[in-house]
Amino acid sequence: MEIALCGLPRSGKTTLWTILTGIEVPPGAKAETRKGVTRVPDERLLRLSEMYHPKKTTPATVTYVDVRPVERGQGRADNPVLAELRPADALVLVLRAWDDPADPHPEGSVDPARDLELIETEFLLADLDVAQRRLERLEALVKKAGRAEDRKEKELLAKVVGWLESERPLREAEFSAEERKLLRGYAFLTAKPLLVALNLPEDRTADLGRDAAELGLGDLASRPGHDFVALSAKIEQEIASLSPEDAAAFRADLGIEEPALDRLIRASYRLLGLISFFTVGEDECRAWSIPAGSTAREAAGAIHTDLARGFIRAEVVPWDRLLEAGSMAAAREKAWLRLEGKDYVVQDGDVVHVRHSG
Ligand SMILES: Nc1nc2c(ncn2[C@@H]2O[C@H](COP(=O)(O)OP(=O)(O)OP(=O)(O)O)[C@@H](O)[C@H]2O)c(=O)[nH]1
Ligand SMILES: [Mg+2]
Repeated sequence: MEIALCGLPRSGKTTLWTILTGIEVPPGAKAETRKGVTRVPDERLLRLSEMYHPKKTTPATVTYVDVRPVERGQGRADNPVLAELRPADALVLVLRAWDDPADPHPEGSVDPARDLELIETEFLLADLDVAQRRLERLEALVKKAGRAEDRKEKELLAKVVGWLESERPLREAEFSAEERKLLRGYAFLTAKPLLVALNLPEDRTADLGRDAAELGLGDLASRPGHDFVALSAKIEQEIASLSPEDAAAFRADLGIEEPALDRLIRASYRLLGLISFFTVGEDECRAWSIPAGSTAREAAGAIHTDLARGFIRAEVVPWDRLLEAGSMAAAREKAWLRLEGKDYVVQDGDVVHVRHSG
């Protein structure tokens, strides 16, 4: 699963990407698409690991992509910069709230609410262009051949165009599962889950815990497919350069409870619709990512296709129950360990042991 960091020029995308992935970009490097893997911080996995002392602890990961900046006027179907965003499963939009006369804002002033609207508008225009072009072609096709599937797609795209013309992103539209599947091929930008990351100057630590509305960006958290995190790339950069003990002391000084970076990673993981389940043992404790709503057999398949094929039953216990019991055997004795069949819907935080044949 890939998350693209997008935003206007000089908003702090590459700075954030470097902290997320640990990959340095040399100054003056040319603007290009860069991918890097980030571990998803998970207190639950750490606690399980403290219990098992495994040789290896393996967290869930997500991939972040640093792309070229989005600029005013790019909102067209064939724009190559926006094309770099289309393969992403979700977007993090970096908004600049810091000022620096030596590094002027491309719009001439610092105004995150304006930038948010600017970018959303470019995405809307790009999607509208894609939908209108396809709709025109489908109208011609329907006239010529009259095929039912073309007619169905035409109706769906007319709905998409209508929605976009009312200036609302597609992530807020109500489509059936079938319609969503049809639309996936278009990779509409406004259909992708969007996490807005407000990049604050380092002296605004009091604003780090505030929500979007308090910071003048409207009610993002309650809109479907949206989320919001306030952070300071500069502060996160500093924290990343410290030892864990020094970083904790530094955060305590600033009154920051949880690193904003962890909140950003976890929020983007959630936006992707992913949950984690765990496998535990003396060799390895590991977090696995599956789409929310996955069954026990699908979870087994995430570990190995053979486990899905030979699936018999899954032994399941919530992570905190296992910790409380102290061992799988003790959890079984307390009847906290359940035997579940292939259709059991795996819950976030389940510890799963797959019984399988072959
Ligand atoms: N003062 C201050 N400077 C910042 C902050 N975040 C980033 N910068 C600086 O802004 C400049 C641009 O940062 P980048 O991370 O390269 O921004 P970008 O969005 O990747 O820029 P482009 O790729 O050119 O669009 C760098 O010199 C950063 O050090 C911040 O929070 N405060
Ligand atoms: Mg950059």
